[in-house]
Amino acid sequence: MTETQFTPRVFSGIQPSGGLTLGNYLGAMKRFVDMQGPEFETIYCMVDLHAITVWQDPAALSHNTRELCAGYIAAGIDPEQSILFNQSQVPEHAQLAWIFNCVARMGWMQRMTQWKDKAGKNTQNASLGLFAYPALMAADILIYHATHVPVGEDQKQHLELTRDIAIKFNNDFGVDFFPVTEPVIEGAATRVMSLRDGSKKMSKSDPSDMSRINMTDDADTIARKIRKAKTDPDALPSEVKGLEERPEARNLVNIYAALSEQTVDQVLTEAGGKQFGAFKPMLAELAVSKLSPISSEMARLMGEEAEIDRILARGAERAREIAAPILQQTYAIVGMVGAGKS
Ligand code: AQP
Repeated sequence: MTETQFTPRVFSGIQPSGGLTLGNYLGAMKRFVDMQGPEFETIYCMVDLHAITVWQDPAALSHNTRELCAGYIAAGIDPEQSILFNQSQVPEHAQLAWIFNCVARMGWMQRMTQWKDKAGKNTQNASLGLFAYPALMAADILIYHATHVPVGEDQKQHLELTRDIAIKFNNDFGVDFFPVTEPVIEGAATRVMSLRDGSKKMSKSDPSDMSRINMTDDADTIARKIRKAKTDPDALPSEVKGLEERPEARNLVNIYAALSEQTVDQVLTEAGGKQFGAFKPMLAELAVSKLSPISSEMARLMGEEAEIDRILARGAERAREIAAPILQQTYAIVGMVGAGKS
C-alpha cells in the first residue's frame, strides 16, 4: 500500500466504438456527473485508442467521438469544471502504456475475461492492441495519478490489474510513485443487461439493436424496446430476494431504480405485485422523461461541431499539463537519459 498522499482525482473513459447505450449512461456517465464537485478533480475521456483495438471505420470513429463528447456534456459534465478530451490527443497515455507493457506479464493479460470474450476462439487473429488493452487502461488512469475510477462491473478485473501494475512498478523500482487506485462500482445499475437476454451485458456492439436502448433513440423507439423486452410471466415480487433467478425482471427493476434514483427495495415497495403489462409502461415513461432531454441536447450540440472540437482541444491541453510531468518523472525513475526536464 502507498504512503504518499495523492490529490483526490477521478479518471474514467468510454470508448467511441458505437453509439452510447443506457448501460454506458447508468453504469458510467451518470456516475461521472455525480462525482463532479469540490471533493475531486474530474477527468473524463473518449478512449479512441482503445476503440481501435477492434476495427473502426475512420469516419464513424470521428462521428462517434464527437457524439460521445456531446453525450458527456448533455448528461451534465461541465467542460470547464471537468477535463474532457479524446485520448489520442494526449500522447502521454500511449507513452506510459509502453512502460506498463514492460511491467505487466503475459499471464496477467491472458487471464482477462474481456480479452477471452472479445478475441473469441481466434486469438491468433486478434490485434496485439486488444491483448495489451488493460496496460493502456492502467496508463490512462495512472498518468493522472487518479485515485478513484468509476466504472461498470465489467471493468472490475481491469482495475484490479491496474492496481497490480502500480504495485509491481513501485516494487520493481523501489518507489512510492503510483497510487493504488480505488474502483468505484456502486449503485443499482453497475451491470445493465441486454433487453433480449438477461445473462448478457447491454453493449453498443451487440448485433441486435433491440437488445439495447441507445441514448439517441426517440421516445417511440425507447417505449417499443421496453415493451418488447424479454420478461417472465410472473408478477414483480415485493422483496429483492424474489428477483433471484429472474435476470430479466431484475434488470428492468435495476434500470427503474437507477433512473428514478431509488433503491431496488423502494421500487419493489411501489411496484411489487404488478404484472409486466403494468410495469413496462411505467418504466418506458420514466426512461423517456430522463433520456429525451439528453438526446435532444446531444442533437443540438452535434450541430456545433467546431465548438465540440474546441472543447476537446482545450481539454487535451489541460490534461497534458498534468500528464506530461508524471510521464517525465516515470521516465526518470526508469532511467531514461534526458527525462525529468519538462
Ligand atoms: N451494460 C453496462 N452496464 C453498466 N455499465 C456498463 N458499461 C458499459 N456497458 C455497461 C460501462 O461503461 C463504461 C464505458 O464502457 P466502454 O464503452 O469503454 O466499453 P465496454 O464496457 O466494452 O462497453 P460496450 O458498450 O460493451 O462497448 P463495446 O460493445 O464496444 O465493447 C465502462 O465503465 C463500462 O463498465
